[in-house]
Amino acid sequence: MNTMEILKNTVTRLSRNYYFERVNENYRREILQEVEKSHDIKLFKERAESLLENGFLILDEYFKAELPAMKKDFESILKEPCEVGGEYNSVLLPRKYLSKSEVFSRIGFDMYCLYLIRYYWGRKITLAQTHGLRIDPATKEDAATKVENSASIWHDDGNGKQVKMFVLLTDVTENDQGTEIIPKTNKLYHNKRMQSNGGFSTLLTDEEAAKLGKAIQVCAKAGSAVIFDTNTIHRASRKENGKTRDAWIYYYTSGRYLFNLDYHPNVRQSLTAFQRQVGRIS
Ligand SMILES: O=C(O)CCC(=O)C(=O)O
Ligand SMILES: [Fe+2]
Repeated sequence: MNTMEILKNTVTRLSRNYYFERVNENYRREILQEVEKSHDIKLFKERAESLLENGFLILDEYFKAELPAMKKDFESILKEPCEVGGEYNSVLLPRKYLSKSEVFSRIGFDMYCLYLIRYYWGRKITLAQTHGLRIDPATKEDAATKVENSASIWHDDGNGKQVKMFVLLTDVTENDQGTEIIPKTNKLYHNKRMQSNGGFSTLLTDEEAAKLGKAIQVCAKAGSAVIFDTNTIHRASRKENGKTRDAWIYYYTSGRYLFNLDYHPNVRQSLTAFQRQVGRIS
């Protein structure tokens, strides 16, 4: 082996180790002890197992009570300057608006969801990034050309230990804009692949993805939380005729890919020491 090959192998091995550097069982036991005090422990374990098994979990209408407040804030943030268009027919509501919304700030610290995500990784987590996202139906042109954009091509996010939580503000059925996932692919390790231009890619062709299993569209009612490991192969699925999907999205990592976040003052004030650590508030 030449030096380059040795170096490449070492990097691959180290990143593999990083990925598999997982699960502190004591940490998991502590979480179960905490959960038991205030929640149905059997249901929690079932949900945690399902997340571990499939790479995603739907908490049906978990934030239903918050829907009116969420919709109100979403609409008022949409009136502010947002990133329209982007990669596809969408509007991105940037993270800076989190501090304007009490409800979206609060939901990022929901203890039950944090328990599930911490249990999943078996280690400490941090809120790393957040934003809103409206995906509108594909235009005829988009559908015809199948727009070249990374989110609608099969991929994993390539960010190591990262879990996203989508809080849906609209009902998502199979016919609507949504996320397609290939269940159980969270267990595979996807090497970032070197591209001819020297960059790295985590994109898969349709043929490669088809070999990994049958894809499903994540369907859920407005107010549901969808928690998923972004190592699970997925893509944004866009349809000409389906309904628009609105969501607020939270990214949790074990301390990587961190963006500056600020929270609504009422929420900031009311957080526990533990939640402040998750929110990186000193
Ligand atoms: O918006 C979606 O449905 C999925 C986009 C995506 O790939 C992601 O959030 O990682
Ligand atoms: Fe993604």
